[in-house]
Amino acid sequence: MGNCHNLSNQCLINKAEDENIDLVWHRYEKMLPLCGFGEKGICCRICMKGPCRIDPFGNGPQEGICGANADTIVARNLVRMIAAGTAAHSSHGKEIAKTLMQVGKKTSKSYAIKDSEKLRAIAKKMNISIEGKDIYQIAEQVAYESLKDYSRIEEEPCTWLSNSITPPRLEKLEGLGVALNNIESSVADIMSRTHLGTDADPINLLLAGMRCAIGDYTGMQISTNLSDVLFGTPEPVISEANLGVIKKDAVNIAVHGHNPLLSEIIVDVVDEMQQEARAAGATAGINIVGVCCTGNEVLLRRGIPMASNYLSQELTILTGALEAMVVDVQCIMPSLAKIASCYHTKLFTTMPEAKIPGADHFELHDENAVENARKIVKQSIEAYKRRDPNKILIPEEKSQIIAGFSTESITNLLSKIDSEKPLRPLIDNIVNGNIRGVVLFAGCNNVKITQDYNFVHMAKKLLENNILILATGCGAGAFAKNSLMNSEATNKYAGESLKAVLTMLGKEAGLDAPLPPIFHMGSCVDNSRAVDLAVNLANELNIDLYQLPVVASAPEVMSEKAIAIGTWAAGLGMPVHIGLMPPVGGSPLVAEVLTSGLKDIVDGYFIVEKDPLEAASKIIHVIEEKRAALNV
Ligand code: BF8
Ligand code: SF4
Repeated sequence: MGNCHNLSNQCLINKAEDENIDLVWHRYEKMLPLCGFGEKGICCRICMKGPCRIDPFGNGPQEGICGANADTIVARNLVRMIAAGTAAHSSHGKEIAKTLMQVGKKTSKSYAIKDSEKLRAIAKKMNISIEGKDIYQIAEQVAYESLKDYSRIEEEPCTWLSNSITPPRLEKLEGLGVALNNIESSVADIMSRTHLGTDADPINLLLAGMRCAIGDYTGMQISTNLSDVLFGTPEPVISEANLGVIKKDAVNIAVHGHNPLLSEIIVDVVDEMQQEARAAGATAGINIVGVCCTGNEVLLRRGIPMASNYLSQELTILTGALEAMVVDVQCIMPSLAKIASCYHTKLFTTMPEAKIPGADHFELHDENAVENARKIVKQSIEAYKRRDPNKILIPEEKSQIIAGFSTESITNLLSKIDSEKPLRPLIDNIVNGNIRGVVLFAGCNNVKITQDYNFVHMAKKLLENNILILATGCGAGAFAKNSLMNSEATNKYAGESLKAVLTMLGKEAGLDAPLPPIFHMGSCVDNSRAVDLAVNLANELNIDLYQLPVVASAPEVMSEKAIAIGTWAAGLGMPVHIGLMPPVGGSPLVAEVLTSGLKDIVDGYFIVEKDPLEAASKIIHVIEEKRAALNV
């Protein structure tokens, strides 16, 4: 098995090579060299006169056949990426809102309200009167008002935007015309204005892109908050991460994708089917493990261990011990079907908009969700009997993690120190410099970077410099897998003053050890939780978000959703580090706007830096600048 130590994940890559199976890294190698025009964003396929491409060296064409230049083409391509990201995130939120509507109307067969306290708090935040209403009536109205954010005709900002950002930020976004009234029309607007022969002004296009990205943010607020109502608001929970969570003697089922509507039901039905699994010979019963953001959702709410983030999703099947992979939407490699066919593993798709050739499709609707979830688990138990023991290789690597840091759970914890003003202890420690600042790590893995490398190396340097880290999405997955989300990580990597604060908080939390130095806040849509925390801090201090020593980072950025997130984070005033240049290199104008001009308009901007230690230094510098401006 070539050179692999301690049954590490690398052993599975070697195993794939021995078995002639191509993984994401092999397919990447075969794709090299990547198309230079595409990488720079100067290839246009918007009409059939083309495709056109601009010569980046200035020798060949500088205009497409219609006359569009590099600036127009790059800006159009970029905002179309933002629109796709926004569509993905916000349709997730819409599904959740529609489910809450059904629960409110008492027509749901599969779902219920788990956190009525949060539902009431949301109603209050949305200015919905709850006088004399039962929780179903409140749920129906909250769902109705949330769905209006997808369909409003009136020119007022979306409810979930105006109720979740600081007043000066709202004013600023309104002044720029980017405080949108309707999430879906902001996506349609991008598609319409980027049609051949419409918007050719790169700045006007970028502003529309910002407006759409603010829609992405709004959809995330809906996704996170309404999911909490249906499935519970996360509380700190102890679990494990990395491929070592797959058990040799269990029926292993991975849940993968993004939408908790499916995975929650699977987790529910498993309990009643444990006996059946044991009877089939799986002495450890059924073991659910998570992949990508669905994994984050069930980790935070149910303590389900996390097997993998994006880039290593195929390796879960290579273990030879995965009976089924159940997927919903987004970030699911189509390659899974082919790889599963080399093993006994079943691949189940569950959403009408996400089918994969070679997978078994069990659509999960409200009326049949439980029934179909049982069928999926039953077939997984059947698959266990077809396992080939000679093909099993489960890496030993796994780390203990403490996850579940919702805004509410952090505030509850802090209120043990100051019940009147719970945020005060955090603010005091930022002001006195025990915590120099906060970095929110988000975003993906990218095959162009050794998986998790940038996350891990940046985090260690930032922690050493007493910077607290929040994490979501595959960033959180990277830290979870690499043992950076437990108490030992605080002792090992946090600077002295940060360690002291986390130790004090750990005591308050009833732990005999410090809190982890990186707070796992959930899936990518849960970036809204980090914003909520920052907005609460800013409001308490009577300042705007951009003044806080807070920076966002996506060091292994990859998906269109991540581009949308980065754009709104800048729009909310945050400096945003990305570890790879997005496809804008072909337009120095667009690149300049994103990395500098944007700052004058919305305070936030992009910092592009591939080297993790250099990136951490740049972030530390920005944080110190922000502190100096605040006089702390
Ligand atoms: O929404 S971080 S690779 S899994 S896009 Fe995808 Fe990127 Fe992972 Fe979650 Ni987010
Ligand atoms: Fe070429 Fe213009 Fe058509 Fe794009 S829109 S493919 S630049 S002719």
